[in-house]
Amino acid sequence: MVTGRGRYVDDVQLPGTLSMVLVRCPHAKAKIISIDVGAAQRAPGVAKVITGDDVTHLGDVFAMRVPGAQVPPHPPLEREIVRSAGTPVVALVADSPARAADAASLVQVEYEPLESIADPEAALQEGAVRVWEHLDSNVCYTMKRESGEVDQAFATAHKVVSLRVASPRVAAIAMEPRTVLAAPDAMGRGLTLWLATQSPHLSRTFIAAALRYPENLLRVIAPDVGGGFGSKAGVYREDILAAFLALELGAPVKWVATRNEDLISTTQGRDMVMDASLAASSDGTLVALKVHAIANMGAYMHFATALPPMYQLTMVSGCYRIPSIRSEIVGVFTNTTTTGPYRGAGRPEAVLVIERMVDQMARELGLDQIEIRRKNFIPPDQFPYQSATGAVYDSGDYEKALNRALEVGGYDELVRQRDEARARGELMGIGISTFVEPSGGAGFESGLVRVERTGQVTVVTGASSHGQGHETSFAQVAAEKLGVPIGQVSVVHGDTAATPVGVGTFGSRSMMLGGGAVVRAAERVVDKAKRIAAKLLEAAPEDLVVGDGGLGVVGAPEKKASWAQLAEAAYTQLAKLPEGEEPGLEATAYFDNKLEAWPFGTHIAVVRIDRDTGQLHLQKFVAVDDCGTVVNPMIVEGQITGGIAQGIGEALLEQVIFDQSGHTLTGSLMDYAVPRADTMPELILDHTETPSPLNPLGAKGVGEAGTNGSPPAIVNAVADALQPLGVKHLDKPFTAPRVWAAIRRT
Ligand code: MCN
Repeated sequence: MVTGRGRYVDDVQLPGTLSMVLVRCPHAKAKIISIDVGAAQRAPGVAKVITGDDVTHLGDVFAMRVPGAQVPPHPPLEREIVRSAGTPVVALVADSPARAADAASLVQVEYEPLESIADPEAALQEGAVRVWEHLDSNVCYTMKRESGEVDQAFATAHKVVSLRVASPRVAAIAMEPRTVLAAPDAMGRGLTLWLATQSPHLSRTFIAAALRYPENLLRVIAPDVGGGFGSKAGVYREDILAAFLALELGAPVKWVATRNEDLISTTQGRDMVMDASLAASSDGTLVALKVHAIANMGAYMHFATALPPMYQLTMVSGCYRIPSIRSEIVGVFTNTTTTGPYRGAGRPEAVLVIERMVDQMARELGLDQIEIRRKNFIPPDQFPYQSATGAVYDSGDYEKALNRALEVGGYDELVRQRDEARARGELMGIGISTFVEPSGGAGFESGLVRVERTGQVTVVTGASSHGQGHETSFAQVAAEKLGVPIGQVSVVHGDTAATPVGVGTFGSRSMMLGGGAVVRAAERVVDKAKRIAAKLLEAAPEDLVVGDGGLGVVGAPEKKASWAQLAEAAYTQLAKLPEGEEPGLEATAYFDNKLEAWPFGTHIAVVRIDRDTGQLHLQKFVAVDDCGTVVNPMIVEGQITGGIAQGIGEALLEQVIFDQSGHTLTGSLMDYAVPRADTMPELILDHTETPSPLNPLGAKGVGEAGTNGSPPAIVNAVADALQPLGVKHLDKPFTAPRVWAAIRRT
């Protein structure tokens, strides 16, 4: 990948491929009065032009349903009223991308712009204009968790602190924009889709359902995928349209999003405002928490639009024992781009709110920000621990990670530096975030381990790497179980025709569930191999152990059978098999967890702020993470580093901005700022290891930890830096104008 030899969907070149271009509505809300596609149809190279009227028989984009949620229609093309800018109304295919784009510019659509609304709080007001007229309000769903004596605890508490904390909207800027290539099979049976997706198996199910097409005739291949960060987990209108047009025309159809299309039509993340109150006794013991969150859903429901607020709801108490909690969310429709999971998916919002509250409580009680955390951490001997919101944490040792971070970060020296800087009138702040997050949910994952005839090993997983390096870490898991060099193992993933039914890669689930399945499958292969080796070596199966490229007899190192010899018996010399043993040397396993595993960590950020310009300089960043047993240290470090880079982007630079009506002002990378190499400070990374009891590897997820832990550390650091000026709280992103304005207001 680093040498540029990755193969993305757009690198797949099939003869006769047609290019699809979409005509998108420029208004945040508008009625379609008329569509004239005549000139476009007559344009050179055009093969077909369709409007919403041509696809009324197709199903909607799939959206996960949560109890009580209002799920409005989400057809491939809108035909009456469009509810967010960028929604497609016409799809057109031509024999080249340029001719398709030229023809699309000839399509005439007459709209009647309608009143629209972008602000979720305004959308909740009595009499607010409706995003969906047929629904009784703009509320998509509400949810509440309550336990303990919340009101009484607040009434009698020594101290109550309250804050309004916002987590503004950000976009997943995957290196590879969304792309699809749909091709009918040459022999006339079936359809293959090359799709930049995180979940080929889910995509196959959802697209087949929308097309009313047999699932077993649809094959979805995710070749190398240039990132997804949650936004490529479900399917989109364009995927369904390309598949439909390929079947209609009997020719391959390709669509590649432009960066602008990605920025207006790919699901975006965060966009929550949380009103929180925390109650404590005089010694800093936390007694009750209330959080009311408003989550902006955008206009349409996507695969997992409903999910992030639900995560936020259940994990608001973080690493702390808080006996009484009321946690509420309201998901609101607005005329904006649809939201959904973005690396963390509700976890960063929850971490942000609780970590801000705990810091603020320490400040207002005059306590040390480290001590208040230590005092309230769930102690290691209380796991599994059920929080007041019903979440069950599997294992943890939060103080250990905190102590390690203080040590490797040189915390005492940092405090000395900050106090000296402060005495000189400079703005310097240290922020701590001690966080915990769920990982490994959403059902099962599949794994297959096959010893080939030559003794080489193939691992097949239903998970789908799109930057996580499963090719390395899953090979490592199998290599260890079978006692072979990692170079002897190859990993197959991302192809529904080549893998057992799987789910996909999101929610930091792959190592726990996919890795768990690979372990189980490898164990089954070893069990069978032991029976075969027992006959070959005239030993008892119980006396055989894995090692050195095959199986050997304990205490008799010369008596061993290599995997190649075992495979020979399993595939060619069948007479060597024990009586009644089936040929073949492979096994498939499906692994699931009823519960999620909870990785955790401590991140520390050190910031300096220029008083005159508001410019923030991130001086140092320390991250100690605990993802249970670390399988591959280099990959884990890479995941943490990438996550922190995104967290830093979110804290310092990134924000999707809409005007009042819902037009995006950040439709290109000229307007939407992403972190670059020179945004990154030196990172000091370390880890502790607290295994999870939930899977055979003891692993917890790591893919989202960097993004969850880092923004709150920076937000707390900014609050610390601005504290001498009397600024209680400032929301991210900390662009110079925003920080400067806050300084000027004091
Ligand atoms: N790993 C390990 N030891 C552990 C845990 C994980 O060695 N204890 C390894 C795994 O084997 C895998 C990697 O770390 O190679 C990440 O594993 P895991 O935490 O299970 O997460 P997933 O593989 O399920 O990846 C999903 C996660 C999410 S939710 C987002 S969003 C995200 C992320 O991963 N998007 C990414 N990392 C990304 N990295 C890249 N390059 N691109 C994205 O889009």
